[in-house]
Amino acid sequence: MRTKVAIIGGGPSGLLLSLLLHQAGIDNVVLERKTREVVLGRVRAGVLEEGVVALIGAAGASDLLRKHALRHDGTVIYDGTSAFRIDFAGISGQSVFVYGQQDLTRDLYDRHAEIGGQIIFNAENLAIHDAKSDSPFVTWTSEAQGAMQLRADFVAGCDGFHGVSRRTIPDTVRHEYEKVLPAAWLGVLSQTSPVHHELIYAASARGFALCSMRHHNLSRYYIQCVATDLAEDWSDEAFWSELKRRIPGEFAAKLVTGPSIEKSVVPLRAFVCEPMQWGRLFLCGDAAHIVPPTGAKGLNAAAADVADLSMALCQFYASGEQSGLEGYSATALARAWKIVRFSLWFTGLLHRFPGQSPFDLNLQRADLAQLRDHAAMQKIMSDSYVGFVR
Ligand code: RFL
Ligand code: PHB
Repeated sequence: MRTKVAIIGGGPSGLLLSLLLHQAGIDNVVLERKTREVVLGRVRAGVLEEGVVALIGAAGASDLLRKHALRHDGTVIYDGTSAFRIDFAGISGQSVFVYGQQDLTRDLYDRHAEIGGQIIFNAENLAIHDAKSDSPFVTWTSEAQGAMQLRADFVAGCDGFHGVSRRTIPDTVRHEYEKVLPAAWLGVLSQTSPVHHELIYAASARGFALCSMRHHNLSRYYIQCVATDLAEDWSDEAFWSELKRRIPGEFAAKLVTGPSIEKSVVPLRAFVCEPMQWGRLFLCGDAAHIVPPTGAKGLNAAAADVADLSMALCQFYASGEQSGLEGYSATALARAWKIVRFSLWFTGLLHRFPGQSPFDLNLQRADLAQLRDHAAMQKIMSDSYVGFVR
């Protein structure tokens, strides 16, 4: 088998890249370790930047998104005593769109099937070879067909944090930077109407809470928990009762609770791998960087990489011009570090961590007051939240 671009990973990064390349007539094959059902079952992210919505449109997959996504012009922040609003539309002239990663992934898969794109599922033991040469190839095993091989001009590593692509870059070249925070999120999905039409980020004395949503009758709520907690340690009752204690009283009073239809624990971790390219291998999304979920940036950051890489590949195939490919890692890393900075700042602002001194807590209060009271601080927060993809 031979193709122009071998895409490792059939998550949102891999599928979006595949569609954008297809739009430009660039032949590619996606290799996914899991089944379609597993990939489509992942709940995960819920907030898309305006620039990302446009990119999904360019990939031909935004019809349902444009119909069903909820446009959010601002968000509510609760500082533990009072709530205030950040007006994204007024401050930054942009909004964000609430649309589940699950729905987005389904749309990308449907579009991919429509245009006859090729995905190979259950690709086990995948390995990338000769990435430093002009003719890299990928091997894997499949239960049905045994040992397989695909030759390509380029390999795109879109295989998430636990993938193999990143580890193909030799230890002598690769630098990994990581910060693991001593807390996690417990997330619950429930078929109830959201407590408010905008998201509520709550910095309560009992720890962080977030009220989010997927649509008018599907709510997504999170509470900060201990990093070692298991989802099954938390009954629905315990979850709802803790959530109510962390959000402003006016919202707690009208919170509609119901049985959870999904419950999971999310670690709070920042991670960056440098470089993001090695020879003809290019990393995109979670394969190269992870952020704590507080700023809703993970999926958006992944889409930003995909935008850059697809553009660089289009440029190469159209004219032989290599500058986009050569500059990919530097450009993507500069943005990734800004996204890490924002996500860690926003996480630090809103969470309680073990060992925080009274000094630390006063500083956190001052930070929250500055965000509440200073237009300049709101501008930085709002610009970062609405997007790094312009
Ligand atoms: P993914 O989604 O992990 O997909 C990688 C795919 O690669 C496959 N794979 C392999 N395939 C072949 N061979 C191998 N050896 C392979 N190893 C792995 C995997 O099976 C998988 O299908 O990475 P991708 O595409 O880069 O997408 C990244 C996003 O999924 C991630 O950044 C976001 O979900 C992060 N995130 C959020 N991002 C946002 O922008 N906004 C949010 O509101 C938001 N909320 C969240 C989040 C992540 C969360 N969790 C669970 C980590 C909320 C949560 C709870
Ligand atoms: C979500 O709805 O899953 C979500 C929303 C905002 C975040 C993180 C997650 O900051």
